[in-house]
Order: sequence, then C-alpha cells, then structure tokens
Amino acid sequence: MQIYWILVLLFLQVEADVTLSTENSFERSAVRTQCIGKLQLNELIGWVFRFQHCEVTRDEDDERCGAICYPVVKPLLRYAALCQGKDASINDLKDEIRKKDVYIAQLESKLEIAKSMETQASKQMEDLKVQLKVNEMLKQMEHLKQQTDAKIKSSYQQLKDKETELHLKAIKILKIEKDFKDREAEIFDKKDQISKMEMQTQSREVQIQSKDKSIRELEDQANSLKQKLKGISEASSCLPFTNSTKIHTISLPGIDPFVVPCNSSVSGSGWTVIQRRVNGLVDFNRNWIDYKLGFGDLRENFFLGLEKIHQMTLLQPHELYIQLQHVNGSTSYARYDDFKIGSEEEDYKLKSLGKYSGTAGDSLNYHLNMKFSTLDRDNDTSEKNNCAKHHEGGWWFSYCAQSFLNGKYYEDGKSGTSGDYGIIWGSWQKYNYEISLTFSQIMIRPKTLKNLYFLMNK
Ligand SMILES: [Ca+2]
Repeated sequence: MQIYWILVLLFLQVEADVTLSTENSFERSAVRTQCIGKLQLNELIGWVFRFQHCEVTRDEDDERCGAICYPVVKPLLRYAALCQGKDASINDLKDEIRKKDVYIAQLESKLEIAKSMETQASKQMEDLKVQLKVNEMLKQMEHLKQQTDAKIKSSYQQLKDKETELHLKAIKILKIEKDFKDREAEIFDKKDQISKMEMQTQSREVQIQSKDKSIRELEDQANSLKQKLKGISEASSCLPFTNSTKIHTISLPGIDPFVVPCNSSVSGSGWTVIQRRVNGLVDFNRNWIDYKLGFGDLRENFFLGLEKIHQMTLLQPHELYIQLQHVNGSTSYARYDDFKIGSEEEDYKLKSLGKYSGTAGDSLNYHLNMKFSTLDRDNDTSEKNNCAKHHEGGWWFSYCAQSFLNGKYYEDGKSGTSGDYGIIWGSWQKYNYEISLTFSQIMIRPKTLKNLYFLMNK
C-alpha cells in the first residue's frame, strides 16, 4: 500500500512536470521541488498514519494496484491536482489575508495613531479655543484695563487738580487765618488803646467837666458883665462898627432893636446919624408920633426918632456933632460934648449939650432945656404962636429958633423974605434967616465908656 501512494506521488510529480513544461527550466525546477516537497510531506504523513497496519507485500500490491487502481485513481489524481492548485490558491489567499491582516493591523495601528492624533488635535483644538477665549478675554481685559487706566489717569489728573486747588485754597485759608489773627491782634491793640483812651477820656472828661464848670462860671460872669455893658457898648450905638459908614442894627434896653446909619468918614469912627437933609424929597412937617418914632429914608433924608435918641442918651453920655453945608458948597460944624434929651413924659426936652466946639457957632444952646414941639404939639415959649406949625417942622422951639434943621427944604438955599424958616443955623449965616442950608447931618457918639468897649474886645 505504501508503495501505491508513492507511485501516486510520482505521478503527481510527472503531471506537474508536464504542466510546467512551457515554463523556463530554472523556474520549473524550483516550483517542482517545492511542490514535491509539500506533497511528500503532507501526503506521506497522512498515508503512513492511515495505512501503517497494511500487511500486503510490495510485489503483490504493485500488481493489483497497477491493474485495478489506475482507472480509479486517475480522476482522483486529477482532483488531487486540482485540489493541489486550490490549496495553492488558498495558501495564496491566506498569504494575502495575512498580508491584509498585517495591513489591517497597520491600518488599525495607524487608525489608533490617527485617533490619538485626532484626540490630541481635538484637545489642541479645545486648548486653542480655550486659548482664543482666553486671548479674547485677555484682549477685553486689556481694553478694560486701558479704559480703566484712562479713567484712573483722568481721575488721577482730576484728583491732582483737586489736590492743587485744595492746596491753593489751603494756602489762601492759611493767609486769611494769618490776616484774621493779625486783625485780631490789631483789634486787641486797638481795644487796648481805646480802653486807655477811654480812661484818658474819662479823666479828661472829668477835667473838661471841671473846666466846663469853670468856663460856665466865667461865661456867666462874662454874660453878666456883657449884659451890664451891652446897652452901653457894642449894640447900643455905631461905636462897635469900627470905621463903618453903613446901616447897622443896634439894640437898647426897653425897646426893639432898630437900624441906624453909621458914619466914620467925618470926624472919626462910631458916629450914629440921627438926622440928615440932602434934598426935599421927604416932608419934615410931621406930627408928634412921626417925630417920636422917626421917619424918612435912612440912606438920605430922615429923622431917627425922639424915643430912640432919648434911650441912647439915657443909657450913656453922648457927644453931638452937627455938620452943615451951604448951597454954595461951604461947610461947617458944631460939636457938643454932652448931648442928652428927656423922655416923652418930658416932651423930649433938650436936657444937655455940654461944651460947644466947632466952626458954625453955637446956635443950639439957645434951645437948651426946651421941649420938643411939632405941628400938633405946641411946647414952645411963644404964647401966641405954634412955632413948629408956623415953620413947618418939629424942633426944640423956644420963642421960635436960632437953629432949626428940620425946616422946609429949599433947593436954591433961599427961604425968601416971608420970615418963614428954611434950614437955618443962625450963628453961621449971621442970623440971616432968608438963607436955607442945603445939607445937614446930626450925629451922636457915646463918649465916657467908649474906651471901655475897646478894652473889652481886646
Ligand atoms: Ca406956643
């Protein structure tokens, strides 16, 4: 039996040689060797195991086998050859499968690597996304930081400015405080000074009060003295109005103040004019009341008034000055050093003349102690006549007159031959009563106390 299978194998070897006869010798040899080796190995092993107990001899078998088996084995051989080819294909396929497996394993390995790489990439992507988010956040934070920095910078600058402003204000406040303290110190000093001054003032006030008291006492004494001297000095005549030839107001005890013309241009200062004739504009043929109170224009023709003259001459002794002028321009005067007339109760009697001096002659002494007469009051010594009425003017008529300065005014200086008086001063015109003077002025001046006035005003 074993020999049979060896023949089969040799047959297969022949078939293989025939099949590959068209191939090149080198390659056929290699393939045959390889195929025989494989068949021998595979089939011999199977064959040995399956037929190891075969007891037929080799010669017998060979004969039987040759005759019986060949027709049977021949399709088997062909099938075996076909199977051998299939096995080779299968082996090839297995090899291919192994290669594919290897390739698949490689691919799987690569896939694993790829998956790993994908995982890494995904992780990296996530990391990148995170990084991007972080970068975006960082960028936003940077922007916020810049904005915050800008705000902080602005706020810092504002704070800086505020600090500077506060610093300046603090300096101002310090200066104001210093000024305030200085002022306080000044005020304190001033208060101290004021306190001292108040004390001094109080002391001085005491002194002043004492002096005021003394002054009041002196003033009272002076006022008393002035009151005593008032009527006899400055206000009672023109004497205080030194060198004046104007109209002034004087006052006398018992009557209202009145105005008088003063004259300092004829015979020294301080004369009070009591009568004047310069033209015929004022009628001197007046009644008692007129002569008592006075009349006319103080600037020209006037009579001051018997009551005023009485009060003036009553208060103190007066001197008398009579100024005369002829129509031809010649002048003269008569002066008496103690002129005084009585009260109305005494009919304003010419009570005193004193000592005469002058150039006109003494034509008034004839009228001494005569009462004053007016057209309505006959106080003359003529029993049959009213001299004042007859000669049209008031005067101290006796048996009429040697002087009469209140007579009718004649512009040509002549009263005519009728015997009626004009303005006459007999002793100066040689008792020619046809002559009427064209100017007369009677003035009086205190005499005995005039020096006292000057002493009081020094
Ligand atoms: Ca008479």
